[in-house]
Amino acid sequence: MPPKSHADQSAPDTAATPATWAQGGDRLTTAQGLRLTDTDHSLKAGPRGPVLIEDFHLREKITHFDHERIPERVVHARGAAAHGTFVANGAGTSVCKAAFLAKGAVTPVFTRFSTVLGSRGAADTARDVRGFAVKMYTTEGTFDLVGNNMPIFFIQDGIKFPDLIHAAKPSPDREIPQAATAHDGFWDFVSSHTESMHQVIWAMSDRGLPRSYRTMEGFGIHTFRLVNADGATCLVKWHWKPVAGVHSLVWEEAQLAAGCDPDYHRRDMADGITNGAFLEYDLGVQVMPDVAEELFEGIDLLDPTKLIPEELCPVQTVGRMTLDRNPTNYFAETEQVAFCTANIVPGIQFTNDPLLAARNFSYLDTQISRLGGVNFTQLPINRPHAPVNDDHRDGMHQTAVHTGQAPYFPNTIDPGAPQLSTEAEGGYVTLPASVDGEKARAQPVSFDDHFTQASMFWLSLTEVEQTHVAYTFELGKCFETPIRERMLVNLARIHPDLVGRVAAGLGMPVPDPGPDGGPVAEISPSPSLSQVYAEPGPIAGRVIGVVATSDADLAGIATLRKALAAQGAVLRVVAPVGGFLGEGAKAELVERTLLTTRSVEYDAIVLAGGTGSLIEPRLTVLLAEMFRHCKTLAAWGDGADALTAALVDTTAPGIVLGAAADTTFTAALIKAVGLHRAWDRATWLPTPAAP
Ligand code: HDE
Repeated sequence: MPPKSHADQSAPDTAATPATWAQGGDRLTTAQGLRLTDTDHSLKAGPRGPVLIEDFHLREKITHFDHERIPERVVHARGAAAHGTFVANGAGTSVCKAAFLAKGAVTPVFTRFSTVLGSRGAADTARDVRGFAVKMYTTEGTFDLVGNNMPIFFIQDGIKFPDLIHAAKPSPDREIPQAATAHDGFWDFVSSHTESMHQVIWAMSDRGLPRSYRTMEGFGIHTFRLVNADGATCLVKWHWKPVAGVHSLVWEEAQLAAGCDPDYHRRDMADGITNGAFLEYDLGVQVMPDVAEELFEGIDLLDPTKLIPEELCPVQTVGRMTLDRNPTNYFAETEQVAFCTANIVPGIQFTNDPLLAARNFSYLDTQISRLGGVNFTQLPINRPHAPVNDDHRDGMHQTAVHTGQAPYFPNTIDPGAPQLSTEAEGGYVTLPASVDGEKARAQPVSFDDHFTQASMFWLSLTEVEQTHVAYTFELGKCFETPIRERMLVNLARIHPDLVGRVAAGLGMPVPDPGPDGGPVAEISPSPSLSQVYAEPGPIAGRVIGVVATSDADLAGIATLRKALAAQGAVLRVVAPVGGFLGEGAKAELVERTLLTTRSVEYDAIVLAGGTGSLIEPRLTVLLAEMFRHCKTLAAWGDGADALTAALVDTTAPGIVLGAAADTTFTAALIKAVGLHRAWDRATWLPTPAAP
């Protein structure tokens, strides 16, 4: 008799349905279900008497509270996440047999974005690498693509990871600085590890300060081996391409936001989803031949400090992820979600990247202490949507009630015991490969070039992006001269322009690049690494502030709101004081006052017609910051007078003026916001920021 099917863990409904996620009943009870008559007073011997230990409700309530916190992630502690779906376009099936890549397949996903270094309560906008971790609940088991917003990593071998993180985290004596790399520890480590140079220049560039999660790329970093239905293999790098384009904050904005809105990125994502401006990313692969030497155009595919320029190997889109639902409960979902690079599905295989090997061990291991035992896979957010029948038993926080008496394989006792699958039935088969070599703590010679791609990155940036590269600030915060000197030698090996600027900013001599010399002469830039666009992109999720007074042209504001809403952007009315502007159906709610707002909240500020006489010191600061950060400023009617009164040069690039809030004006505004910044304005500033 064939065994009866008997999945011992069913897939949870991750939709926010009270039946599956919340406790039931309309009465306040103890954890044991006992109805309570009072939860505000401890049981005492008389109103002024001592509290009695008999008070089981007090003890249970306080005990549970005492244990509400779990250890935060040792890295990537600060994060925010959203649910959504991945829809495959079918192009991936030629290289990979995974079911989630079949044309039209819809896979539920949960995606968590994070900073690396800060504690759970740190500011979102710290200069840092961002985590980009996607959990795909596929029909063949869960596939986790645990990536970052930069395509390379600081180190080539996982055994260095604790050293890197100990160097970058706050120092153990005073536990400062929080969420920052601008300190001796970090620069001590990276200046002595030239393999870090490529990732460090990415972190020092605009990529370290994303405008929002919706404007970030994601990368799987490691090379993976894919297998198609015919058994043919190829080597790939995974990419997430944001539909909204890649955009960043400028450093001063990031610093301001850390003070006035530390939740900047998580608020932006949650508000965007609530407003219907969903986050969208195309998943793509760079497909490379699976050759024995595992090189592509001379680049070692096992070296996680190297990228493959898109000009050499274009990214082919295999589907789109849309994040359209906020979590219901931060702790249950975002905090308890457990990603693991080892979670893969048929069609996907690991390569011998030594960083990946350490990760495959580390993620499962860390969840055991972070989530209190081995049964964290039973938490709703971590449960696969494919049937699970694993013969695992017992352990801390076991929630399954297993049946039967023979949890081992094979057993001939329990009816319906789980059986093995063939490859044709979706069983995972590791590709056969012979392994040969002498045991040694060593790495290939092809891992030795630490500078060419750092130079390529520098040369691929536009002039304005180069001025943002932040070594002078970060090294300026280091106290140890030998660390700065060592780092300047490394920068000399990246590019003479770069070291010249940083040395000048630090007031130190430009060092000799050393015996290995400066950058290789024939490095070609990779234009796809720049994030300055010539053509305007989508503005969904962007926020446009309209400064108005009670004399403002309210009909114009309504027209503008409609035009922006059609693009998925949000209009926010900013006024000197709160309340409403106007009366009746046309009244406009004031969402921010000049007291409660700051420029970092807006991608553009518009002065409404009728506000020409508004002169306010806070408005002057708001507009000066917008101007300095090269963001769009606009005005219709006499609103332009308020701009001029605040000393804004209205002839500068990125200033949109119109007689009325008509279609010409709104179109020009939308175009300017779509360009993200008027970078030409950067040259108008009296002293361009030092790198
Ligand atoms: Fe991680 N990393 N990592 N990492 N990582 C963790 O796992 C680790 C690396 C990344 O939103 C931890 O569950 C080692 C590269 C993300 O929950 C831990 C090495 C990349 C997240 C861990 C690396 C990442 C983590 C901490 C070197 C980009 C957050 C909590 C071999 C491709 C996932 C946890 C989330 C989290 C270890 C290197 C990305 C300790 C040992 C390279 C996005 O297991």
